[in-house]
Amino acid sequence: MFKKILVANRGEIALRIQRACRELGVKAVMVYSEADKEAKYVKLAEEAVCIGPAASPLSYLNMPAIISAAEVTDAEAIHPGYGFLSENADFAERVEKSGFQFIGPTPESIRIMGDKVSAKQAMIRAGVPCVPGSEGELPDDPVQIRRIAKAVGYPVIIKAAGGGGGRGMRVVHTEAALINAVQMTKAEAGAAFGNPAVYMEKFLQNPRHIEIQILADKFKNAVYLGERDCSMQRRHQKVIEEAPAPGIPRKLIDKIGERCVAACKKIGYRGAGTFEFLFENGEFYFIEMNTRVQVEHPVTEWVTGIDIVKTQIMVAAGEKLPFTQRQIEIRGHAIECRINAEDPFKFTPSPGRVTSWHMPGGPGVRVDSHVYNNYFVPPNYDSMIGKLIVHGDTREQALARMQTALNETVIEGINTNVPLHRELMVDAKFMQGGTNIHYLEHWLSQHKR
Ligand code: MV4
Repeated sequence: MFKKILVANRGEIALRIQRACRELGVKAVMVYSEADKEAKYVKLAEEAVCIGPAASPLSYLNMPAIISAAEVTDAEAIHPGYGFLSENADFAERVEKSGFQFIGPTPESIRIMGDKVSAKQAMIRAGVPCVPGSEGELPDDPVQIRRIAKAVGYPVIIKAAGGGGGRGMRVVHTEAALINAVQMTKAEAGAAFGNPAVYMEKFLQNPRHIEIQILADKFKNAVYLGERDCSMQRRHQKVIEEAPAPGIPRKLIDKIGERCVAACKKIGYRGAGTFEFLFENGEFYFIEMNTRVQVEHPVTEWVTGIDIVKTQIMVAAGEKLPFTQRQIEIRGHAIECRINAEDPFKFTPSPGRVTSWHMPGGPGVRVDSHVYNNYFVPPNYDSMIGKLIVHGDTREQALARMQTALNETVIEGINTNVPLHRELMVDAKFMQGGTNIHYLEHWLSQHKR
């Protein structure tokens, strides 16, 4: 095991990784920007290094500053968390060229999955079901593009190879609109991602977003830790996640999970990873793979009893996965509410001083947050300031625990989306389970205030 690692992130995930390090007996070096010197994990750290000003490009995205911090503190490995440099293949490569272990997959894996065309081709080859569409990148010839769209069937969606997470996509309903839409998407993709390549898929109208968590070691052992339902989202930002996904038969999950594991072994994947699927009419369609730990990993941790962050560090250190697929069971139900510093219904950011912070507790309640009483939420970063996670023997018990936990929560001095969560936890359709990716935005449009 490593003696010391560097945590190249901020906020709740920095604290989460620090906690995993303490359990493993690994020293954690924290890095922070000038805006984060009061953060809880910095105060709790044995070692912390300021890597630059508040603006992310000068600190959390500053590769030389982060690698220098690892050098001066004698860290052996770098954990990138999520966001920032976590899925940057060039960063992973520079970390390894500088003699550190990158806690994540190889730069090659990150690169393949970062290009959505090559990711999809890798999955097709590995036997993972994908959304029907173009075979790879779209050609330039309008005649061929129209032929592909006709074969796929309208509506279709044009997606940028360099996109992902909802960036660089366009839905096309008619042949008349097709060629212009392809050209527009290519131009935007070239400007935004430096790669004009686009591909085409059948547009699924009312899918759910279901993702499969996997873990793999350096010896081609891989397991899946079940699924998460992340359909409750607004503008591609997840708001509530849960595990397991309501109403999807376990044997369907096992079938797709086994495909994901086979794909991991085939491509030599290592570390934690998430296969994102659209789920419609009982079928899974792969869309993207995330090569990092995700915000919503706690719901999977709770239903499996596996510490995903600890396991990430162990496999990066060259240890074998400490469990087999047969030992992994799904127990009960977990729900996560992301707590954002924002207006609960207008969604305008609400940074500032937290004058009062009282988090809930009791059986089946977990809070992952770096915030404390009198903490100042800086305006420079993402609005997510923490996560409230509950577990119950059943989904009904988890919902009841989340309702109570949200009602116990008191956050003053800034606006948060806790009032939104309180309403959603008693919404009849959400309580029923199985809402699709459009449900929350539709609900918000009907609950204007
Ligand atoms: C789609 C789709 C419908 N059909 N692909 C959006 C984010 C990116 N990961 C893929 N996305 C979508 N791809 C096909 N063929 C609908 C979406 C989509 C979506 C997906 C997951 C979660 C939320 C979403 C919100 C809008 C659109």
